Amino acid sequence: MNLVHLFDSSLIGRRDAVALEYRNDTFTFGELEARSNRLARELSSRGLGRGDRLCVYLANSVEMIDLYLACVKLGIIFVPINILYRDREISHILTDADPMALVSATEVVSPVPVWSPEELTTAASAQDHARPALHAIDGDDPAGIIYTSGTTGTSKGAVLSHNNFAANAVNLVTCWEIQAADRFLLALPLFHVHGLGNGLHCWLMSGCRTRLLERFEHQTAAATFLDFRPTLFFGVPTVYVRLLGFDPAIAREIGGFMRLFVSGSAPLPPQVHQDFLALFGHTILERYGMSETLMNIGNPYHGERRPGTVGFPFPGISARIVDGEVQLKGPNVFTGYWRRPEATRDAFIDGWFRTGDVATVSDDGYYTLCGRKSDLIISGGFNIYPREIEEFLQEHPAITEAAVAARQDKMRGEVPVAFIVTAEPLDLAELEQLCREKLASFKVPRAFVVLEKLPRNALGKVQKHLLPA
Ligand code: MLC
Repeated sequence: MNLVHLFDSSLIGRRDAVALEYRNDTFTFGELEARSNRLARELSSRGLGRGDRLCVYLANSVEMIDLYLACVKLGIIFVPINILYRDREISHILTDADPMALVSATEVVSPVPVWSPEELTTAASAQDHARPALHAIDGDDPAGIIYTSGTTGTSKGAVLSHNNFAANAVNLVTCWEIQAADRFLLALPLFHVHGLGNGLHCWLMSGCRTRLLERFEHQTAAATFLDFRPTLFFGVPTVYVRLLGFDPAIAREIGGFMRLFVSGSAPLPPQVHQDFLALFGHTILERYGMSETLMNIGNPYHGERRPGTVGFPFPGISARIVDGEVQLKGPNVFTGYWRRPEATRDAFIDGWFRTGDVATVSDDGYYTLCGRKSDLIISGGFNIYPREIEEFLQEHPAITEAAVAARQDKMRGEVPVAFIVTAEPLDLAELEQLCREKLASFKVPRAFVVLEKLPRNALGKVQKHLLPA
């Protein structure tokens, strides 16, 4: 099965219905179908086909959707790159994914051809709008590679198949009762599985009307809700903390037309849950997922959405807790990391995927996440592996040792803080500036603390829990 078959009830069945609002333009499903057919033909004429990778470094836009659909139709593996990434982070993905080309609206140092979205769209407009023959794509064919920060310092590509995405979308559309009559406000980045695997797929499967934002902006969020009047919204906890800043009368009005608010990508503090209910009159549905598995566990649509918990496993998904760690099996679970057999082997035990997340389960089946086996930091819903920042800091000639740890933050959940040992005096403002140039903004440490030495155990391992609070 090709994922497109799942979208055909919208792309073909609802061809005249409005599918998308983006900036001042609207597109019907039929228009999206035609645009992506033309683009698929253009990509095909440039030599791309089943199994090739195409890297995409774009902010949310209709061109990004065209590209995704064109890739899915041809069996090209879509490899989105976080738009906040800088050259060093982009370069790693370009080397690792080994793509045929990169699509980017900005200048990027790249070992492969770089195509601008405008140029591609112009070239595609000369192509036929009829759907190209869909190759006999197997459901196990990769549809996308999503880079997740790795414990080794460089990120690994999680390979997600057509079946993985399909299983996820079928579950969410069914369990959350998403229908063509819904109005979906999509403000999450399409380069991550929350925006892509949940947002885009649920929209295209259900045939609802979506307003896509280039990004979530808290300054204009209230006006956008009132103007579009959505029924469905997905956010990360940072977004919900921002929504708590809405005027109470506006929040009530929004609560009146909204049907479902979903939160994920980081733990939602129970206090935010309660304050949100008081302000908007809605109980947020919290769910749990990962790039490697898409959605695993969620609170029920009907029934008790219990604050502080992530609910029960979705249909078809088996979960167990071994030595505290959540392990999973199901049609949503990826097949492995791109070209990393060893990392893939380590990620599974007897066919169960090891999430690295620590949880408990109540007698009535609700899972509660209570920590992680790794020192992963989640800031505003973006994953940060301290090791990557530590390695970057240690490249600095004046820094002899570096340790990065999470500190709590009301808005972002967690933020990274750097502890460094220096060989010579160092201008910390310059160091921060250097980080800003070379690292994605969310990875830039919020503070730099110079220490005489790092706390280490007898084996020389840094004891992060002993770093200054
Ligand atoms: C954030 N920034 C962006 C941006 N998002 N810049 C450009 N484009 C974007 N899309 C930068 C800002 O420039 C700023 O940088 C900093 O982030 C904070 O910006 P802000 O305006 O103060 O935003 P804020 O209101 O705090 O909201 C941040 C946010 C962002 C919620 C919009 O954190 C975000 O988009 N999070 C979503 C992450 C996500 O989709 N995760 C899903 C992973 S999948 P500076 O330099 O000022 O700091 C996954 C699996 C699962 O985990 O289960 O879902």
